[in-house]
Amino acid sequence: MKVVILGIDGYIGWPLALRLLKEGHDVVGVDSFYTRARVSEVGSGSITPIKDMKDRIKDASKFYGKTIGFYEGDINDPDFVYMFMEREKPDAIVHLAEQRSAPYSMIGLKQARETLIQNMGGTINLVYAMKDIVPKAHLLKLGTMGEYGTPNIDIPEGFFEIEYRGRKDTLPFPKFAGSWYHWSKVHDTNNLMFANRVWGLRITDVMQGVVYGTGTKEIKETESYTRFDIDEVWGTALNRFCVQAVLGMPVTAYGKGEQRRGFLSLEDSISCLMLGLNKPPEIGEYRVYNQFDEHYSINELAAYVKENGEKILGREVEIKHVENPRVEKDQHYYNPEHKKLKELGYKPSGNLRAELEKIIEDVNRFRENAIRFKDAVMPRTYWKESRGLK
Ligand code: USQ
Repeated sequence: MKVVILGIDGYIGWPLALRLLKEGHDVVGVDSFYTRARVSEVGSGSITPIKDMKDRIKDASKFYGKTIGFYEGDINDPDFVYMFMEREKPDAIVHLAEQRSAPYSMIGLKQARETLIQNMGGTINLVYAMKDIVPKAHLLKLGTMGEYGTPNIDIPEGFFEIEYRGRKDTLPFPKFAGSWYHWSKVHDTNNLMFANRVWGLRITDVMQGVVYGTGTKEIKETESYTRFDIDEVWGTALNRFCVQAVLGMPVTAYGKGEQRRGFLSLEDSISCLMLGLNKPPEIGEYRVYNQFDEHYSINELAAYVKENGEKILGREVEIKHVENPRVEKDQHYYNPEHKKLKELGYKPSGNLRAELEKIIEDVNRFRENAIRFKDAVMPRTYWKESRGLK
C-alpha cells in the first residue's frame, strides 16, 4: 500500500512512518516543520534528540532497506496539495498535519485564528484533492476525544440513536469541545462527514485520547527518536508529569485533578492507526473510532508518577494542585465507549505503570535537555486571559 503521511515529522508521524516502512509499505511524507518552529518560539524543544528529515530518512532506509519520499510544504496551500497528490496518487492518506496544542490555540486571537484557519484549511484542501485525484483512497484523519467534551452521559463512537418527540434517528453525537484547538477538530469532523455524504469519500475519523511515551518497537531498534515535548504549551499531561518528577519540580495537577481523560501509549497509538489502515472502511463509508486504552483521572496519573518516580529516582516527588489555567470541569462523569478497535483486533501492548518506568528512565537519560527548557514547564497560558487586540 502507498501511504502519504501528512505531518510525518511529528510525535506520531515519525513512528508511524517507521512501522509502515518495516511492514513493507511505500511511505511518502509531507511536513512544513510547523511544530519545530512553534515549539522553539515558546522557548522549548524536544528533549529527545531528533535529527533533521534528511538524516531521519537516511537512518530509516539504512535499517529497513527502503526509502521514504518527502515533500516540504504547507497543506494549507491547495496548489501544493494537488501537486503531491497528482504525483503520488496514494492508496491511503494519514492526516496528522494540524496545529495540535490546546494551550497554543488559547494564547490569543492570532493563535486562535491560526489554529482554526490552518486546521480547517488543510483538511478542506485535502478532501477536494482526494475527490478530484484519488476518489477511492482512504483518508485516516486524526481527531480527538476532546471533541466530545465531558457530557453527563455515556459517549458513543461518533453516532448515537436518539428518540425525540416520538421519532427516532441515528445522529452525530453532540460535540462540546474545550479549546479553539479542540473545536477546530469538531469543525473538521463536520466537514469530513459532509465530504463523505456528497462525494462518497472513504474516511476514518479517529477520536484519539492523550498519547504518552517515548518509544515504539521501531524507535527502539533504529534509535531514531520521535520528539518529546515538555513545556506547558506543547507537552501533554503524563509526559510532563514524568519530566517534572525527574527535574525535582512539583507534578502540576490542574485544579481538583479529578478531570478524566482517555490515554494510550505511543506504541498502541501506532498499532491502532495501522489497524485502521490495514482494515479500511468500505468505499463510501465514514467511520469513527474512539482511540484510547483506559481512562484515568489526573490525580491517578500524578499518584502513579509519584510512586514510580520515587522508586526509580530515589527521592520524593511532590504533587501540587495549582490553579487550573483552563476552563474545564475538574470533576465530572466520564464513560466513553471504545469497542470498535477491539473488534478489529486491538490488544493493548502493556500497562501504563510499566510504560511509566520507561518514560522516566528515558527522560532521566535526556535530563540535560530537559534542564535547558525548565523555564517553559510551569503553566502560564490561562484560557480566561486569552489576548485579543487590546
Ligand atoms: N493537565 C494537568 N496538568 C498539566 C497538564 C495538563 O492537570 O500539567 C490536565 C488538563 O487540565 C487536562 C488534561 O490534563 O484536563 C489533559 O491535558 P493535556 O495537556 O495532556 O491534553 P490536551 O490539551 O487535552 O491535548 C492533548 C493533545 C491533543 C489531543 C488531546 C487528546 O495535545 O493534540 O487531541 O490531548 S484529548 O485530551 O483526549 O482531547
